[in-house]
Amino acid sequence: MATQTQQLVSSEFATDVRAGLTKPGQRELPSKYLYDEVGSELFEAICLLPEYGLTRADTRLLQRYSPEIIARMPLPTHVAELGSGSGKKTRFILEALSKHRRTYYYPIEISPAALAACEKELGQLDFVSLVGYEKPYLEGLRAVTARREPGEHLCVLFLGSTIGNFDRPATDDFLRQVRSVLEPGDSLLLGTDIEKDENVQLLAYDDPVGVTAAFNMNLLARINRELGADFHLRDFRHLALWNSEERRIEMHLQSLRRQRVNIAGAGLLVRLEEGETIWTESSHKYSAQEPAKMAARAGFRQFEQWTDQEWPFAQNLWIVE
Ligand code: AVI
Repeated sequence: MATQTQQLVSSEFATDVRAGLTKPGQRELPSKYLYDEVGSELFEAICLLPEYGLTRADTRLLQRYSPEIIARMPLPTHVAELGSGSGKKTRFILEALSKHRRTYYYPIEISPAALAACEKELGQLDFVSLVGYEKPYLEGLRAVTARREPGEHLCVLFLGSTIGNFDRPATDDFLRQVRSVLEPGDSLLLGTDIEKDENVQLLAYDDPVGVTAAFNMNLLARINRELGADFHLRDFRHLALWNSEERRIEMHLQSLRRQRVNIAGAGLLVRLEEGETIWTESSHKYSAQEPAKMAARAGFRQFEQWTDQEWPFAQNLWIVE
């Protein structure tokens, strides 16, 4: 008799795992599945690593420039954050805004663990009302825009260079979709990691302690847990590489031997060759000039950019005119 985990699971996760691992050519798994409870915690640990300067740069800019940033945007009543994570660095923007007026903050997260952490972190701020949405970005954003009264401005935060996890063609499409639900006077604060020395970038995604490796490997462990698969984690290794043509770091999981993996919950038997990889994430990097062009293509205007010198990173303020 089939046990619970051996049964076919009909979920979006099972469908996406099946589609990604049977893809002709390069096998892949969507990076959004890196963020279960364990993965979200590991990502928080990555943000503390000396080699991963991205989060500290993002936070430094918000800490230093939040009053200036909000002075440059039409003062919003509503703030929606796409992929808030734990929300730690958002505190600076919310504190600056709530000095002027009561602010409604909507973290939009697919990870319930991250959303709970964010609610704990920012739920008690004076003059800030928090309503979390456990939804995909655009679905959450549509729900937020439905709440506002005529004349009330919305500011969308998309921090931490999470935009870099989209493929470049999908980026333009996504930003256009964000723009389509916004109105004149609304703003978007977009964080973009700036391209830097190749070795610095590689170390940021392949740290010597192995936290990023654990973050990546946890995806196989998650498939074992949730879809009753029999991945032997010791038969894989974490691989980070710089794709200079696409200007992105790619994370892969490389099979260390020829092997078969049974993913019962997805009704799938996968045969992997020695050396073959499963692509799990892309982190695109940008020039300092690129965001202004991206803004124009998506129907925004870039008003201002603040950059960090210690770890080249940019906060870009876009406005809908
Ligand atoms: C969430 N995102 C912006 C991170 C990044 O840098 O692409 C995720 C990450 N992957 C490995 N380390 C961090």
